[in-house]
Amino acid sequence: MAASSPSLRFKLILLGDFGVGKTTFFHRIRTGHFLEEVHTLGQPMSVCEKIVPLRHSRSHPQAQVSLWDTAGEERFLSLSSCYYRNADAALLVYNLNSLLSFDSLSHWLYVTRQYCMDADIFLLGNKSDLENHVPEEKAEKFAAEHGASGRFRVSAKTGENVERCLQEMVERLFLKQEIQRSSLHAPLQEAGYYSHCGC
Ligand SMILES: Nc1nc2c(ncn2[C@@H]2O[C@H](COP(=O)(O)OP(=O)(O)OP(=O)(O)O)[C@@H](O)[C@H]2O)c(=O)[nH]1
Ligand SMILES: [Mg+2]
Repeated sequence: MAASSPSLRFKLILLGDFGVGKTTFFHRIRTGHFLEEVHTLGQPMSVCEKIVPLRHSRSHPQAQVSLWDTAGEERFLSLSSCYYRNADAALLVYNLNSLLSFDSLSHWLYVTRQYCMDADIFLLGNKSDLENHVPEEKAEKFAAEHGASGRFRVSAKTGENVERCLQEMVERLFLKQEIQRSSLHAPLQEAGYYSHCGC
């Protein structure tokens, strides 16, 4: 496969209360830098394309990721349907320094289930450089109860764990897709749908 044309694509959307750091995280992924002055409102919805190498795959050396950030409309509960459409994963972001933002996750989970019910859920506790006001057990329980595919603590400000978190999420999405593919093919093979001729 040509390294420049990965056929594997994942759409990741950022969701969470205003001020939790979605745009800062988005910018950190896009540029590798901390965005000092963030102005989400009035900006168009943003999409960043990123190539992520896959460490455990022989078939696909890399995946193309589209990371979507809101234009701040979430505070008016008016995100457009194209934002959610075909999302492979919803990154539910909260501020580790604010229990209130964590408590809002059930709302964002509900929204995700409504508009993109097949999307995987990842919990992102942002602002790990600040004091943690969200007990780990609480976050762990929420993740387990709602079948989250992963939970990460990151700092979009310092960059701590941001790249690793993206890498892990994409690896997990890829593995899940592989498992789904193989379980889909196995019954067909057993039923003799595939010919064994080598042509
Ligand atoms: N200390 C700290 N501050 C952060 C971090 N990430 C973002 N911030 C700050 O938090 C504030 C809000 O960040 P945004 O990225 O605008 O948050 P948002 O979720 O995009 O907010 P809206 O688009 O308004 O919904 C800004 O002042 C950021 O500089 C972080 O990891 N640590
Ligand atoms: Mg924003």
